[in-house]
Amino acid sequence: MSDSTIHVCVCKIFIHFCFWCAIVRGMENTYSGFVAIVGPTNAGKSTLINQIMGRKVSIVSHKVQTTRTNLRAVKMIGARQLIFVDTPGIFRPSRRLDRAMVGAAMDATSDADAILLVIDAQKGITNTVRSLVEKIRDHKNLFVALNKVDAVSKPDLLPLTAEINELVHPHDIFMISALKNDGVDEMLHALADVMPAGPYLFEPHDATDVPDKLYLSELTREKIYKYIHQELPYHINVVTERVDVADDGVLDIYQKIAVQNDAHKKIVIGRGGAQLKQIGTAARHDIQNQWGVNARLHLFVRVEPNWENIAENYEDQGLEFKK
Ligand SMILES: Nc1nc2c(ncn2[C@@H]2O[C@H](COP(=O)(O)OP(=O)(O)OP(=O)(O)O)[C@@H](O)[C@H]2O)c(=O)[nH]1
Ligand SMILES: [Mg+2]
Repeated sequence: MSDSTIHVCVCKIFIHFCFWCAIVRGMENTYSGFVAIVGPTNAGKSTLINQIMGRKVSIVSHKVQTTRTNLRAVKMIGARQLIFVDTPGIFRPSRRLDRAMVGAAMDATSDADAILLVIDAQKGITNTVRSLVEKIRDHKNLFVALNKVDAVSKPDLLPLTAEINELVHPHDIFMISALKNDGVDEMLHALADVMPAGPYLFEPHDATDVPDKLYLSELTREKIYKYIHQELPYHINVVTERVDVADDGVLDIYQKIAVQNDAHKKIVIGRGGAQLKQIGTAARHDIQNQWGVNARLHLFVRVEPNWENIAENYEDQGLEFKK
């Protein structure tokens, strides 16, 4: 072998060595993991994920049982990737839909790298919190976000924090207001610190992976929760059946609102269609704001007494339909 061939070989080996070093170093500097946001219904989990992402990922309402399925959002904190999972609130399930919702929330905890238990500071440690803690207490990265501290007097927080420490033994407790964006940033950095080293699991920029049709349905469902009172919204399903882009660039969105009986249909439509119009106008404005588009929203109310027992209605939302 001539001197020049040896030289070329040495150069090639060196280049390969540098290449692999760069890859290994790159992997060492990247961190990526799942953070499951769990807690009782109405604790402010969706408000929190929206605040973290700076946009509406998940719908919010003053009513309980708003979120029905797990929704993911990717947040970069420096080189660390956090994949937040907003989950349905925990409550005592009775219907098939309830069981699927609570089941989805618990599933999210099973492969999470960190669990963020959100507790409403106004309600404190309820029986729901106690039974949830029983299931997640052994997780090595269990954090607590004591939320809604803006609505509670400071002296009441100290004994509550002590009580939580004793019951949960969390990695850390954060006192936050998801609504007012208080304490959220500090909490994010603490969560980022426990993410495992490894390659990014998603593209390294802030994003959500909520399917478009589901997202559009959710925005309408949110308005139903807002404008229709009592129990009725829990018995309603919204499905985006079609989205067309018209020649003028406007989105034509066709949605079905499934209700369980004629009485419910009457309420949703309202006198002279006023209620449906209010829901539709608010939903259309929200769609336009969230997506920066012009849209026409076509809502149809249909009586489907059995919608809660049809597998497709679960699969559309990423829920498991249990026989
Ligand atoms: N005062 C106050 N209210 C809050 C805060 N965070 C959330 N809320 C309110 O609490 C209510 C419930 O908020 P959500 O974010 O829908 O609660 P959730 O935990 O996602 O509820 P589910 O999806 O039903 O499990 C809404 O009326 C929010 O505006 C907070 O930090 N302070
Ligand atoms: Mg929610």
